[in-house]
Amino acid sequence: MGEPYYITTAISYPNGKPHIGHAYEAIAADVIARFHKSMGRDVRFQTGTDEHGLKMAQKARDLGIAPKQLADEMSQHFIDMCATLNIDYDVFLRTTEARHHEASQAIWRRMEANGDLYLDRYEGWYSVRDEAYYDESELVEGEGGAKLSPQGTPVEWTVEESWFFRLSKYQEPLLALYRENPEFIQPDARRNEMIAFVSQGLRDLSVSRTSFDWGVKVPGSDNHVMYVWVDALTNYLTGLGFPGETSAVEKYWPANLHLIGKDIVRFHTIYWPAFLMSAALPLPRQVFGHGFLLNRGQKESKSLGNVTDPVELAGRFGVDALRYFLMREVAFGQDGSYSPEAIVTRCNAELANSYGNLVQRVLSMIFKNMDGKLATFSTIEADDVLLATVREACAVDLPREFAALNFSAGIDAWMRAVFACNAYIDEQAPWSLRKTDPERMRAVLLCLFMAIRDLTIAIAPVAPGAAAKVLDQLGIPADQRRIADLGHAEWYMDRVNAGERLSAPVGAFPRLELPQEDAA
Ligand code: ME8
Repeated sequence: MGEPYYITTAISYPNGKPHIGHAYEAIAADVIARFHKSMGRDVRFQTGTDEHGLKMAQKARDLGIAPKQLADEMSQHFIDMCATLNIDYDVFLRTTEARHHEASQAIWRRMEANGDLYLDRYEGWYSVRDEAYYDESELVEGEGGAKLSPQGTPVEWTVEESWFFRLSKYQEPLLALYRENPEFIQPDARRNEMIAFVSQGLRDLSVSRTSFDWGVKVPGSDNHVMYVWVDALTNYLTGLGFPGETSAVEKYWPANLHLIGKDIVRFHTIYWPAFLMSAALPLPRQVFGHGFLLNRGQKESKSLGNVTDPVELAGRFGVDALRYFLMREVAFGQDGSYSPEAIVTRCNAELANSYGNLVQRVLSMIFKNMDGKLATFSTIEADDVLLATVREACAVDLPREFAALNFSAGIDAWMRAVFACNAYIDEQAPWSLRKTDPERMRAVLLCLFMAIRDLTIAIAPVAPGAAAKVLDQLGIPADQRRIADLGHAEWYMDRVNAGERLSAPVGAFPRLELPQEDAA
């Protein structure tokens, strides 16, 4: 097994069904996890649902059901969404699980033992929608003079007895962390925001509530439940078996990457490392705040009536097409926009017409003209150039860009190799070689066969379903589908010698049609 790699998504609030932003984050994390597996690493991938807090309690109350019932019903939709989108996680963690209460209490006790918790009275502003405390100075004015959080959500004045965490003590250690590890917060714009925020000074953080009881009980203070973010952040450790000193904790902690959205970078890069420092636990290596996905440039909301069900979207366009579109279209780290037209245009041009058509053409020519059998060959310069171009894109350029989370650039390099294959076919015209020089035709087709194998293995993390179908079709054994092995995958000679035969080709990427209701 290779070097360990631990990646997590945020855990979602299951106060409603998953939206496109949840799907986007899950897909991006899954692409990263599959990519690192394909590079030979020992990957652990965790996602889940964040089931405590006032937001959940209030939603359940509005529906007239118990919070646990709401969490049970809604978290199932998140599990189902992951299944539909081909999200291959190792752990789906729900914060209402007993083991998670135990982990949260264990981290609490460690912070307490370090002298970082004290009992006092909280007076200040709280936003239930953000599950966040705000300073007066951060608030903005809404319609009719109403006070709103910087995210535009309503805030309420809260007065309660509360446990406090000595966040102020960690201002300098946090600034040192950011300074010494520029990779800790990414992209750079988010790091600069956090440095500016922390530099202004940090106040101690209220970390327990007494006005409701839907949460993890504070050890020794039964009338207090933990502030939801204390327990939520701990999920990343719970899933590894913390507080037990398990082999998973030893192997996978600290996490390599917490992938989250830009709105919750503050919690992950200020509170979380401070809690961990206090509990004397190692810090994650990187927190990446991705951008928001917009529907035709607008935020989705119930009042605008533009909320899209990601499961329905995948059903309409295909899971692989949706995954490909999201990773290709949006510059990772920035906001992005989607629409049915954009999905159809992008996927038809690149997946169906360029890559899918290449695969279909080559395999049907091998099937028809060579009886589905590959042949040994000797290359000419044009073949060597093509194979080197494809190999460079698939084994060097795409992996380099994906490792740096530049998915769009990685796919761009891949696409250029697909274009090179199509140009090579047109130039070599294997169909006319059939009569004039059948040996050369066989060489051209074997060359393309090898190029398609590399291209398909490289794109598999993004479009795993379609890639598996093509690789099955090519007869590539399951243990020979790693990007890490592309440089020395010479297996085909054995099979050529054995006279193995390919079966009739099946299409992997059908052309998409714009559904009637969108074709305005
Ligand atoms: O914040 N586009 O949960 P959540 C892209 N429970 N990403 C989006 C998005 C959009 N339009 N809207 C939301 C929470 N997200 C907490 C996390 S982690 C210990 C606790 C992202 O359900 C958002 O940024 O509101 C977050 O990373 C994730 O979806 C879950 O959001």
